[in-house]
Amino acid sequence: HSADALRTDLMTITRFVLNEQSKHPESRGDFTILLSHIVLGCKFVCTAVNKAGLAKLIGLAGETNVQGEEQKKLDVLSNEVFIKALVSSGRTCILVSEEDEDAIIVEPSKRGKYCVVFDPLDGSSNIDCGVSIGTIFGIYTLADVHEPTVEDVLLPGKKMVAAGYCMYGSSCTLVLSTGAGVNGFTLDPSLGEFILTHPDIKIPKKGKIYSVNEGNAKNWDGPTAAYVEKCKFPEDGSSPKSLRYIGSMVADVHRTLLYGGIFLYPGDKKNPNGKLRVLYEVFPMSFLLEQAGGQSFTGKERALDLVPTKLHERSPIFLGSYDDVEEIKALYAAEG
Ligand code: AHM
Ligand code: MG
Repeated sequence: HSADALRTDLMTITRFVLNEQSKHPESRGDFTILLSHIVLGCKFVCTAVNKAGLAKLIGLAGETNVQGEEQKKLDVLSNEVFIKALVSSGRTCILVSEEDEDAIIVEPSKRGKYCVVFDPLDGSSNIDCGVSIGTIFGIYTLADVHEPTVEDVLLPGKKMVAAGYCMYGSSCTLVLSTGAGVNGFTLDPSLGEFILTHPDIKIPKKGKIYSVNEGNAKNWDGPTAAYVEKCKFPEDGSSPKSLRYIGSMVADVHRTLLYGGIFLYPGDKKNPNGKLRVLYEVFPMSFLLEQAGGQSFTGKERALDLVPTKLHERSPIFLGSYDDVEEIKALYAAEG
């Protein structure tokens, strides 16, 4: 492959997914269409996020515009954009968003077989200071789209057919798995296209970084406290791990995927189920981590085995490099 070939033969995300889908003879292009609508939402949010710092100047989020209407906050705006993009794809039947209490059942004339669970703009505390934030999504297929109900989406994460996230950072990066490995695409703003830049991502087997909100340490349970202590004071003579914590799940997981290590959002005495939501935070990230050769654990079981009982359920989560997650699993197992 010459450099010229790379520059003139671009592997866009649409082309990539079309190639993948062509391996399935039964595929009729529905997934490609759904994904292109998700991609549109990501591009829109990326543009909005990049302009957010200019809000005061040009009248964006939280300001009143020329028509005297209150402008929408970035997270509300992102939610509306994704819902409209997903419904208009004609390929969805149930949508679950972090922003909406209830699931959205798509009207019959616009229904398709996919259920999409998503957090349109995760990392809300980082919006106003310009630190990386992201969108997370997971996709299920439904056998029967005639009378979809909320129960249809309360499925374990291992039933997902695809999952991904888009990080709005120093560049805009979309990471996707359709169940055959993990691939990363970077938005080329001049083309408005996501181009394959990180083919077949594999997480290092063991990492040198741990990522956790240590401000909660006072309330941690035994195994979490013991694990973090081991990261700082390893008993086997190895070097201590470095601590990195951004406070945006997408950015913390993205770094974990590329560099290796472990991300923890444990349950604690105050919040026994932690903070992160099962359907649209824990499941998609666990799906990606496993597809990249890592592991994801809830403190009790493989995260993707969990069966949620309500839409916005939370769960503790420990995900990352295979060997690092093995260690925390052993600590929880020893506790019994
Ligand atoms: P949000 O949905 O309100 O943005 O909260 C989710 C975020 C995650 O991105 C991140 O991993 C976590 O909250 C950080 O929480 P904390 O501030 O408790 O460390
Ligand atoms: Mg969130």
